[in-house]
Amino acid sequence: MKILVINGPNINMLGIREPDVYGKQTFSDLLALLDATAEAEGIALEQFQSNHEGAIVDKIQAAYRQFDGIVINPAAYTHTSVAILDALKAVGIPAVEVHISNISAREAFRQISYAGMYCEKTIAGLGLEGYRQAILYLKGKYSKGE
Ligand code: CA2
Repeated sequence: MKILVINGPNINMLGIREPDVYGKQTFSDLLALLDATAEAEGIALEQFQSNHEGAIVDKIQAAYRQFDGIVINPAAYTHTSVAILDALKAVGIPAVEVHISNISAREAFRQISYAGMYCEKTIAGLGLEGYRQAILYLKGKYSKGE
């Protein structure tokens, strides 16, 4: 099974500020967690982080027929990007949305998620553990042939 993990703008800055909101773990910690999870679960995992909306759209398009699942944290683009939503719809790959913080308990502008309108599941507020759970969810579905 092949899973693509996409992270949007500023996720590469994790751990340097706002530890009360996003925790103390860094982007390197996230990459290590993804590697360890892929290894433990026998999954081929590719990760992609970009601060650019178009680059994320391009990556989703390039995933067409190449990946069995997408884990995506579009970060700030969650709340603005119809382009990312449309790209997810275009490729039709099962996807799970992850947020490190509990966006439903934050500012009003974080209450809308465009990518979430496509994703089968949203995991928010669990910190980096949310990514592991998203991978396990997609693996479970794939293993059942769904
Ligand atoms: O909770 C999440 O995972 C978010 O997707 C993170 C985004 C935010 O815009 C979303 O509303 C929720 C922010 C990404 C990281 O932002 C940083 C802010 C300060 C210091 C380091 C990273």
